[in-house]
Amino acid sequence: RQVTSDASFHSVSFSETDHPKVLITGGLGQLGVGLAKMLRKRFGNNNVILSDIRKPPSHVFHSGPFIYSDILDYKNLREIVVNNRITWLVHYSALLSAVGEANVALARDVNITGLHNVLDIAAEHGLRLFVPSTIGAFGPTSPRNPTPDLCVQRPRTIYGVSKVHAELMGEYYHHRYGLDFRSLRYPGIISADSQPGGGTTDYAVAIFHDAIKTGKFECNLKPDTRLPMMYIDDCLRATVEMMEAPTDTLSMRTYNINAMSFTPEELAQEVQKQLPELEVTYEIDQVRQAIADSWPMNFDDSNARNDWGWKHDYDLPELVQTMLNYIGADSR
Ligand code: AKB
Repeated sequence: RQVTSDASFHSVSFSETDHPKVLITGGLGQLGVGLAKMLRKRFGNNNVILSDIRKPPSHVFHSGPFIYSDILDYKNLREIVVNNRITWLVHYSALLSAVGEANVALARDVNITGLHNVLDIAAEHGLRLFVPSTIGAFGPTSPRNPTPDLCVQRPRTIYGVSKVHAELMGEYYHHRYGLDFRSLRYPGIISADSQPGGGTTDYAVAIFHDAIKTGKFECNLKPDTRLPMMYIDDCLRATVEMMEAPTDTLSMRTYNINAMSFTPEELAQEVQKQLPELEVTYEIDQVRQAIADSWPMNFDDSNARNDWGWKHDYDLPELVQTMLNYIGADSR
């Protein structure tokens, strides 16, 4: 930032004022580093700050601004927003579905109390706020095939309950205080160079690593469990597109987005087209299976497609090819 100590103190260059200044919480999870990379290309390296409570690996630390931020510490978060003149906040801190069931009290703190801090700070400072929601915000009484944007939402996980809470609170703050709240319900996200942590859809990432490393994969969901899924590049692009969408194109503040739906068996068959020697066995994790059985099988994202032009690039064959190329090249 070019600021001088003389009379031109308040002058900032045009491009600087033009770009949002972004803070990403939970930045060391599955999505933060990839999103930071995409946003830094658009807005400049110094305009996108990654944050987390963990120490970043050195390649992350050296690739752009990184800061310690604990979303449960209101003053710490507010100080970061004020000192860095943040205008967009992407709130990725959360415990996922399976790990949340193993630690309900922590999930409640991070996913609900943490969100309250973020909402208040965003409303107080006029930020545009993105909070991801999920297919996990639906439950056994929701229509599952397909699941529309507006329907019964009675999830049975603390993760799902916290995400319905986030959707409703964000929309409430939008109507009550004018907060520019935006949310997408993500399907299971599949990425090569970052790991999901403790989700129900994690098997769809693990299969690629195990297929390349050992040629064997033990799946913790039944072979016919159908869930909506998306490649990370589509997910991050959807996020940026929704954040940049003109307000008048948004008829809602929380949208389903989707790319494909498949079962473990269908995914394994697609991988076996490239690696025919892959052996897949099934050892069911009852917690994850019960969660998956309550989630959407197909996701209706027609509102996102109609309102702001959402369109995915990756279907199952392209996803498998891309993952195998990526992980294969990495392991050589
Ligand atoms: C999970 O499995 O918990 C997440 C999700 C679908 O929200 N990947």
